[in-house]
Amino acid sequence: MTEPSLHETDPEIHRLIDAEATRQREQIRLIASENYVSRAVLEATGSVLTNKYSEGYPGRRYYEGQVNIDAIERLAADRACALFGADHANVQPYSGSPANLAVYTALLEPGDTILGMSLTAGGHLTHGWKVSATGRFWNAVQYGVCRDTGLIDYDEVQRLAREHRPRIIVCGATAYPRTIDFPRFRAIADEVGAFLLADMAHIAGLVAGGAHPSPVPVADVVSTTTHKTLRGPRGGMLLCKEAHKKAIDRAVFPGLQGGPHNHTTAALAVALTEASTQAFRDYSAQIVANSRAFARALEAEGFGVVTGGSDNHLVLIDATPRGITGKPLAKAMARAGLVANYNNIPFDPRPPMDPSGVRLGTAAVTSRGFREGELEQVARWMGAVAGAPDDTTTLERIAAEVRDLCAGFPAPGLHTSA
Ligand code: DSN
Repeated sequence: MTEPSLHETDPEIHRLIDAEATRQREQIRLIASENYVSRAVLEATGSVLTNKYSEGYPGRRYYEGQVNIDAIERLAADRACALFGADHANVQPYSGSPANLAVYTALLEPGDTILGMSLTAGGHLTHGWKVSATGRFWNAVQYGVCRDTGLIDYDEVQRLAREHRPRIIVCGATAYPRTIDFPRFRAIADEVGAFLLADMAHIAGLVAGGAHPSPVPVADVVSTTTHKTLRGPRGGMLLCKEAHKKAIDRAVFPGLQGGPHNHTTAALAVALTEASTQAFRDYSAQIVANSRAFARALEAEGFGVVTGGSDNHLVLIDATPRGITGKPLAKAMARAGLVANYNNIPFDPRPPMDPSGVRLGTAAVTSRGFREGELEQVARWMGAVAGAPDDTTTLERIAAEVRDLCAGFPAPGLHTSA
């Protein structure tokens, strides 16, 4: 029996998937948390593993039929431990937010104090922001960055830690363009007897590739998503010291989740092997080189560059020196085929729905082979967009030039159509 293809079963969804592949092929994707996975990762993600339930852990499941799933999950966890030098890996979290929730569930009591980076300074919702469950179920205290440099204010972290005696300190960010000093956080945590959680979601690929210092040796637990710079499927992962292994595993299952997403686990195992190669180390180094060149070129176009540059995959700009705010710039950029997100900058006087800044990332474009010269061209296009955000002729001309450039840089995975 020949089964009908997606095209035949559901032409509407097939058409939308195809259109999205075209969009990803023809536009320059600058959203700092996005990437292109390989064909191999896509194949594992779209496999029959989606059919299987596997509550529990390898060798200790509640349903039978786990012979292949156990092997896959063990491979993923072993590869994660080997790549990052961790004692233990839990590869079941559905994504970064559930992973962080699992850490708090494992190590804290309700109402304990979390000291985390404020969302407006570049932290994440799950680092204790007030609208997140993490800011409601626990007592969240927030640190930020220095007003003059935009760098994490480690003195403030220490002062708040001494004052509030948090049970856990969270480091890691979603909009911070500089190296994070993990040993400094460890020292502060030790001084007040706190656990240290490092959320390396944004920089996991840079850590794997040696382009950013690793938090694994110093943090009690490291959380991460698997689909940003690490270039794996959408998912989450926890790495921890042996001492926390049982509590972390119990918090993920049965504490917060049911069955793991086995297709994601397999795809993660594939991505971890890819991230162990010299090619991936070269990729990570190029991400940083591209961000640095991009930051310099954006400054030359008259944008403000938060912290004055970048050490990672991310550049945060203040658009207002160009006479435009973040939202209209991001929207005009999208019309020109340059896709990013508007974002608050530290101490932003503007509201989150129309902030001063735009957050930019180089992970996805580096995956398709962009180097410094292409990022400098992107900065020039952004300068032109900022100067004519309502000029359809200019935006359409740039969109056509963007398509031409992209045609010379095929993106991983995109030869596959639905
Ligand atoms: N949504 C992710 C990001 O864009 O940084 C964080 O969860």
